[in-house]
Amino acid sequence: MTNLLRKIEDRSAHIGVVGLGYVGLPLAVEFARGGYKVTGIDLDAKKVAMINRGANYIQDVDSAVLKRLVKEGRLSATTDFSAVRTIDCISVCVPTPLSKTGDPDISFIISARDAILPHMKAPLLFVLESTTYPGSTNELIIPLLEERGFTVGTNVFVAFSPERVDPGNPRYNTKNTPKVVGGVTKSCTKLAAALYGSVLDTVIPVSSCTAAEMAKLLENTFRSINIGMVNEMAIMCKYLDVDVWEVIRAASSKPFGFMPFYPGPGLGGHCIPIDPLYLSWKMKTFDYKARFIELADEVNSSMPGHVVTLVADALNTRRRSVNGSKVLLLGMAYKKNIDDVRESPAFEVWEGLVKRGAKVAFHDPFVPRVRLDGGVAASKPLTKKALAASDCVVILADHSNVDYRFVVKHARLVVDTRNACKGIRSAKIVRL
Ligand code: SAJ
Repeated sequence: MTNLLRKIEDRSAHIGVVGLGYVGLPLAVEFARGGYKVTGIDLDAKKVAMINRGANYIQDVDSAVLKRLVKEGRLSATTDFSAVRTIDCISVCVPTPLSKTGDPDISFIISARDAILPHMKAPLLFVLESTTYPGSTNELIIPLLEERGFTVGTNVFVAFSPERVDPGNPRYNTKNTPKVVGGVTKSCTKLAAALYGSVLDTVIPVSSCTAAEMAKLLENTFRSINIGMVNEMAIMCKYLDVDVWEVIRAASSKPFGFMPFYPGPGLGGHCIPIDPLYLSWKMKTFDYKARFIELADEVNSSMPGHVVTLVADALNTRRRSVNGSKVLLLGMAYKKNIDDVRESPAFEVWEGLVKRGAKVAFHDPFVPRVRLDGGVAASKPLTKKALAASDCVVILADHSNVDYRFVVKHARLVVDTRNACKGIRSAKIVRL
């Protein structure tokens, strides 16, 4: 332990980061900026090649910093897990999606673990960052290490440290977002806290891996449930013919005991729609039904359908049927000002409209093209002509670099699911 602690303190430790996506690459850059030699490991040879030529592919990473770190030899990447042999501390940042049956898919954690194990040399600090169900680190990592003769807390140290990346957030980044770390033993927590604390502004140690895993799930379940609640508020306000955005604005004037969330076309991203279901799945093994999580998921999953109905009703009041109408979707990304379309509700809205016979196209300044069942669609230019030719424009991501006054001026009908047209008064606008 002391040898590893010394290598962390004097920055001579060789750091490995497995998974070089929106979590792993920013983390690898922070370790390299902090003075460590960092080897990124990823299965995607294209990503590895881009990093090794100093080319960036993650919006939140500073391209000039990445290029410099690679040039200085501080940061490199490989697809070869044998690099683990010279690694002292390794952080695993691989995806944890849902399977087709809606259960946790921990296959990426398993394959990363199995690829690392044969090359591990004691002492080594192993930190899992991927969001997963409580108990995962103890169940999936510890037994395999012990089977290979390692003694956790003596010659191998294991911790869980949830990633808290908010893609596109201009204020919070990997370095200044507090980092929770929970180890299997006190020495595991101490080493993980020393490592992350050497490059990140704030570290929050907790007593166990499970506490750290649960903290992450509380954070994201909190969001999912509150978004579900406000989506239901939007549905109720529609019945009451009340503007939900005005209601939220008014409620937000309460200086205590309230935190605004906003309705939308549904939950996107690969965290909020998914992470809470890892917890409800785990609770089923205790024969416990996590009712809030399941109800929020039900409401949030119903929103794309609600938007399709809103579009159909809006066209109908203008004596147009969805069938045969031209609909332009504004924003395929799952939230504003990012280029990520994973789990974006826009795809379900698109599918629902096509099923009703609409001809659908999209414009998204951050997303040049999308893959659909029927092939690939390219973002259409947002011109007067394109707007005027559409029977309905549906705003699904409120990107800041779109001129919504221009949209309303030239469109015939606008269904706004994000209140992007706030402050614009027009009979053409139908709001969620
Ligand atoms: N959304 C709403 N209404 C809201 C807030 C969000 O409909 O009031 C929607 C968004 O449009 C999006 C989805 O929910 O489709 C998720 O939004 P998000 O802002 O939570 O975005 P993520 O998933 O990229 O990032 C979140 C982090 N976001 C914030 O804390 C603001 C954070 O919860 C986690 O660090 C991260 O997921 C993660 O990796 O777990």
